[in-house]
Order: sequence, then C-alpha cells, then structure tokens
Amino acid sequence: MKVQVCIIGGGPSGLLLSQLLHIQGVKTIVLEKRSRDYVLSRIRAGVLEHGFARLMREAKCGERMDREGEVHEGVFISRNGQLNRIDLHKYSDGNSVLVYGQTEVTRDLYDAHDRDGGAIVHNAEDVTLHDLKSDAPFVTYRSGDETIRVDCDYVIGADGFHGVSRPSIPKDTLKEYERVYPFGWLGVLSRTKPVSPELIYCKHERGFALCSLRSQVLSRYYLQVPLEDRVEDWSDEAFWEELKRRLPAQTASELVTGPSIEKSIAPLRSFVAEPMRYGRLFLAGDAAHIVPPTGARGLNSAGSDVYYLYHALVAHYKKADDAGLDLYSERALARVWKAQRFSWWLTTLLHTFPDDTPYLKRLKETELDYLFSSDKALGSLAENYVGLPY
Ligand code: RFL
Ligand code: PHB
Repeated sequence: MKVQVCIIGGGPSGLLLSQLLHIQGVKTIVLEKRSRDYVLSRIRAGVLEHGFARLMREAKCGERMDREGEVHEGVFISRNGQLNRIDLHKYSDGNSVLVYGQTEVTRDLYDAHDRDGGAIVHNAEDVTLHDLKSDAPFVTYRSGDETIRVDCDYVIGADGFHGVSRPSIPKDTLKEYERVYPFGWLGVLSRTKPVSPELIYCKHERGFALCSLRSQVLSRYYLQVPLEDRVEDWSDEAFWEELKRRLPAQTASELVTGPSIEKSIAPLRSFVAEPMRYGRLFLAGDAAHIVPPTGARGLNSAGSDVYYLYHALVAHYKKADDAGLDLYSERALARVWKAQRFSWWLTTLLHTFPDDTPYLKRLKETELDYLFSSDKALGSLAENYVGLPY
C-alpha cells in the first residue's frame, strides 16, 4: 500500500491531522493499535482552547462541538475556603474556552472519517517504522497472520507517550527533559449536576481538587492522591467525603453526589523530547510532550502541533515549499515549552507537595495574593489558559 502520509496513532492528534489533510486531498492512513470502542472509552481532557476549536471547524468537525460544547468565560480558584473568579473573557481580550470532552472530539473525528472516506486501521499490531532517514520510509504492521507494508513520503508519530514512534529515534539524537510529580489525580465521572457552572481549581492543605464538567448533567471531579493509591482503595463514598473536605463549605453543601460511572488514577508528569523531527518522522502531541493536567494544556498543545504540521505538509504538497517542515520542530517546541511553563507553574502553586517547607508554603500564598491583586498577573494566567496564539 502507498500513501503520502502514514500516521501512527488514532488519538485526537492523529485523527485531526488525517482529517485536515484528507480534506486537502493528501492521501493518509491512520494506524491505531486499539479498537475504536477502546479509544472512545478513554475519559481525558475536557477544556478546549479557541485555537483547537477553530481547527475542528476547519476539519469540518465543529458542528456538534459548537452545538453541545459550553463556552466558559471564567474559572474559579478556591483557597482558604474562598472562591475567587478569574474573568477569562475580560483578561484575555474577549477570549474563552470551550468545555467539550476529548471523547466527544474523538467521536466527531471518527464520524468525519466515516463520512469523508478517511482511512483508519484499528487493531494494528506490531507497528514498526523503517528507513526514516531515507527518501522512501515505510511502516509495517500485523493484522492477524498477515504483515502489511505501507510505503509513504512522511511518517507522523502521534501514538501518545507510550507509543513506538519516539523510541524509533536513536537515543543519542533525542534529548529528553522530564519531571515526575510525587502524586496523581484520581478522577471520577458521575451523572450528577455539576456543583458549579464554571470549573473550580481548589488549593487545600489536604491536597488539590478540581470540579469540572462535561455538561449540566455530567460532572467530572479530581482529587490529588498519593502515587501509591490504587483506584480500588477509593470507594465512591470516600471520594465524595474527601472532595467535600477540600471544597469551600458553601460549595461542599451544594455538591450533588451519585455513583461513579468512571474512576481512574493518572500520574502527573512533565516531559519534552527534542527535536520533534527525525528524518521523515515528525512527532506530534503526547508522543513528544506531556504536561500535568492542571493547566488543561495537553490536548491543546497537541492541537498546535497539528496546526503547524498540517500547514507544513499542505505547503509541501501544494507549493513544493518545505520551509514549514524544516521549521516544524522549532516552531512547535517554542509553544510546547510555554505550555510546559504554565502547567508547571499552576501545578506547583495549587498542589500540596510532600517536601513543601513553611517557606515554600508562604511563597505560594504570596504568589496567589499577588495574582489576585494584579490585573497584569491575571492577564498572564488568562492568556495562557485560553491558549497562546499560533
Ligand atoms: P493519545 O490520546 O494518547 O493518542 C495516542 C493514540 O496512539 C495509540 N497508540 C498506538 N497506535 C499504533 N501503534 C502503537 N504502537 C501505538 N501506541 C499507542 C493509542 O492507542 C492512542 O489511541 O495522544 P494524542 O493524540 O497526542 O492526544 C493527547 C491527549 O490525549 C492528551 O494530551 C490529553 O488527554 C491531556 N489532558 C488534557 N488536555 C487538555 O488539553 N485539556 C484537559 O482538560 C486535559 N485533561 C488530560 C486531562 C489527560 C488526563 N490523563 C488521563 C493523563 C485530564 C486527564 C486526567
Ligand atoms: C477535565 O474536565 O477533565 C479537566 C478540566 C480541566 C483541567 C483538567 C481536566 O485542567
């Protein structure tokens, strides 16, 4: 089989890129290790920046998102039992975010592939990348007993943090930066009315908590938990009790609880691999970088990679202009590092660390005092949260 662009991974990065290229007449294939149902069962991001939403529309996938997604013009940070609202709209020159789940984004991208005839192979086993430094790279995968070869011009590694693409780059050409946090997030999805119409990021001595949502009848809550905790350790009752302890009293009294329909623990990690190109292989999304979820940057950073790659590949095929491909790694990384900075800053500020000294605790309190007393500091938070331009 011969395509122009072979995309490894059918998560949001891979699917969005293939849909955008397909519309432009570039022949692509997506090789996804898992089944469609499995990919759609993963509950992850919930907040889309306006740039990501714009790309979804450009990919002709924005209709349901615009109908069902909720525009949020503010978020709350709670501290010392008080809610402080940050007016994102006011502090980011009229921008906002869209609350629309990653699961729905992925579903819309699958539907668009079905509608427009984009090629996706599910359950692709043993995906292997070959001859990436040559002008004729190829990818092989196994389907049952058969090994299938895909010849292509370019390979896109969009197979997430645990994929095969990044490890296909020789270790000595890749520089990896990493910070592993000493805690995780325990997430619960429940069919209950959200406690607040806008997200609440809660700083508390017992640990961080987040009140998020998917719609006005579907809530998503998170608790900072020790890394050793397992999901089985947390009954629904224990989860709700602990969440109430970390919320301001008034908010806790309004919390509607119910059975969890999903419960999972995610470790928190910051990671960047540089460069994001090796010969004919380009990395995109979680395959190249990870952030802790506190700043809601992960999926959105994947979106900016896709934006740069999409324009670079279209310029290559339509105008024989390779400048975008040559500059891809540099451009993508410049924005990726800003998302790293913001996520690290917000995570450090709002979480309780085992080695927080009294001095560090006071510094964090002072940072928050400063934030809420300075329009410029609020402007900085808001412009990062709604998404820096690209
Ligand atoms: P994905 O989603 O991991 O998709 C990669 C795909 O590649 C497949 N794959 C392979 N395919 C073929 N061969 C192989 N060898 C393969 N190995 C893997 C996988 O099955 C998968 O389908 O990466 P992608 O597309 O780059 O997307 C990245 C986002 O998923 C991620 O950044 C976000 O979910 C992060 N994130 C958030 N991001 C936001 O922007 N806003 C948020 O509010 C937000 N909240 C979150 C989050 C991530 C979380 N977790 C679970 C880490 C909340 C949480 C709790
Ligand atoms: C979510 O709704 O899953 C979510 C929202 C905001 C974040 C992280 C996760 O910062």
